[in-house]
Amino acid sequence: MESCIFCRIAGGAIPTAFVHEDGDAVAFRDIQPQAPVHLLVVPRRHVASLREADDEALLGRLLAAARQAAAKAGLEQYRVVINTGADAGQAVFHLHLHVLGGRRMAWPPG
Ligand code: DGP
Repeated sequence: MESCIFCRIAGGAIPTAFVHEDGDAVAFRDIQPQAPVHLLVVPRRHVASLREADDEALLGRLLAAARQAAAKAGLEQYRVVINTGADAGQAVFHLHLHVLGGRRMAWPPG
């Protein structure tokens, strides 16, 4: 999708260093990091949010990609977050998993 920033990153239109990539997804560093390590795992195929994600096998592979990206970034302990909808904090409407680590996390999240 031409107008989608994460489609443009995943498709190579915006040069970005990938921490991990495979046939389904790319992982790169968040431009506004909320932790010492903050990665985004983004499917190559445009899916607006988890609510619209109808491919359960892809969802499993995205979790596997998050695990691989975390390992490549040197994380052993981390949090994976999927904001779904504006009230949950989603600002980019292309499904993405946040992988946050490198500091102790608080609970509950804000
Ligand atoms: P969310 O609020 O869950 O939709 O998270 C979107 C995240 O995407 C937010 O933490 C900032 C990040 N982001 C937005 N635009 C860009 C970009 O162009 N490059 C990178 N690396 N991250 C971006």
